[in-house]
Amino acid sequence: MASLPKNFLWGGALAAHQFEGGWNAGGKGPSVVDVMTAGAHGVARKITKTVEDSEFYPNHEAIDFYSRYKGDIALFAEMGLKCLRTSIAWSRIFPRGDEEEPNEEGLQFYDDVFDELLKHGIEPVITLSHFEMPLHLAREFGGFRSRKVTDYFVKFAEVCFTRYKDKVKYWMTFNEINNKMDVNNPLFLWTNSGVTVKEGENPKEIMYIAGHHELLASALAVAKGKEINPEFQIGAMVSHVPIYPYSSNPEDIMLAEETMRQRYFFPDVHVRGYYPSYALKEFEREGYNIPIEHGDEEILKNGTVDYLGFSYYMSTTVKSDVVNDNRGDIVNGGLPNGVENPYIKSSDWGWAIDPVGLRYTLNRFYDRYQIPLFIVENGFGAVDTVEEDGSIHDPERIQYLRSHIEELMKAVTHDGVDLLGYTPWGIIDIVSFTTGEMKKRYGMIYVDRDNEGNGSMERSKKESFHWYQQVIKTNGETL
Ligand code: BGP
Repeated sequence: MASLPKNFLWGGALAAHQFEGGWNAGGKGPSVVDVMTAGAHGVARKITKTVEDSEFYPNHEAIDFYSRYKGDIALFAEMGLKCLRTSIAWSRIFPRGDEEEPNEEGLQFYDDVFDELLKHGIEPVITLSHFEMPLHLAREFGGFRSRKVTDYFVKFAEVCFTRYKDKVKYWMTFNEINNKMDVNNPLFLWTNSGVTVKEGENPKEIMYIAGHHELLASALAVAKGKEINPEFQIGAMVSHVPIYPYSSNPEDIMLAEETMRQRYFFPDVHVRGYYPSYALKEFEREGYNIPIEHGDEEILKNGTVDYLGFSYYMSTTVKSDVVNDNRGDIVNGGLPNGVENPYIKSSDWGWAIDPVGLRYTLNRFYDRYQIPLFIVENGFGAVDTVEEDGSIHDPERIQYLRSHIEELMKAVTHDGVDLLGYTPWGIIDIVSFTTGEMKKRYGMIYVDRDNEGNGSMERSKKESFHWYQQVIKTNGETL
């Protein structure tokens, strides 16, 4: 098989709140993810009233990258990573979000981390907002309900772009900006946008209002970033779960097509720079009052992204003559017509394992947008066992990643997709987002830490560490 480009960005993906710890160190303020309960297998997390309310909270210390970053980055370098995707915790830079001046200690921390990465030849790929909005902006302004928060985000972006303009080339604005489309799961609107729906409000309308202010924020940040450094590559980031028709029944086909619009809405605006007609028709049909002001269209048009980053874990399937109550059910993407796909298996957490769906997704996105793509999350959450001799065998994770890499290679070498890189999610064990557990491990580096915060925090290499090291060394030839 033909090979991937020599400069293909093999890496790993992380998010500040899930691995840094130091949740209130160095002047950092609380963020929206600091006030959620730790869930458990299949139990959704809840938003608590105050920081004190959330009992033992895994994200507060996480795996303490905050004080161990040199050792962890040395392990990433030993693995051979060409890049590392992570986020800048917004409330480390602006603890409340509305300060005049940024927090110098927070800025210095990321200077140190980026310097350490670059010392090892690892390219930082930085997400500006990975569910880490300062809690004060959510409580005081209602998060992205308010256009003021658009301005606060743009200011945060400008500070980061200016400070790190010679260290970071690849940026993304909002992580999984679109997962709040599942309006029955309050976790998403809260972490994405710092918004909770009030009694009597229409959740979808509120979601689109917040979405509009975020899309403006992204476009304004892109335009500002290009002024600061025209070499910047600034991407959008969406969670993509393809939706298949259950059969060749035209009703199933059309249902899948129509349901996919909830996957395409945000990337359509990010990439094309205008609202798609199907969305404008929905706003009109449903009577949504979206605060699109004079000049907003211009802003969106002038702030389109350079590439599309996306997460891919699973696929879903819909059947036109079935209505399930999947509200808030991540496995079926919260789709009311969601059904099991009889042709594929699922992980311990019920996520459908579908490597071909990744190739399908790459082709659909590339055909639709004709801009470079970047797989910035893909991974297999599982329980790992440490053997007597300390070894950790994770063949299922290796097989999951191998099968997905095989498909992305076909998309590039056979289908002609322009793919920048691949950063498997959770390159080191971290706290799960949806459940708040350490038990749901993604890493190729094991961390001795359990759900209750017990353990030495010691790092050890899993079998997949050595496997991935070879994959990178041979640019994907050895799988
Ligand atoms: C995505 C988030 C990541 C990560 C991933 C895995 O939605 O962008 O933050 O958490 O999901 O999900 P989980 O950690 O819940 O298994």
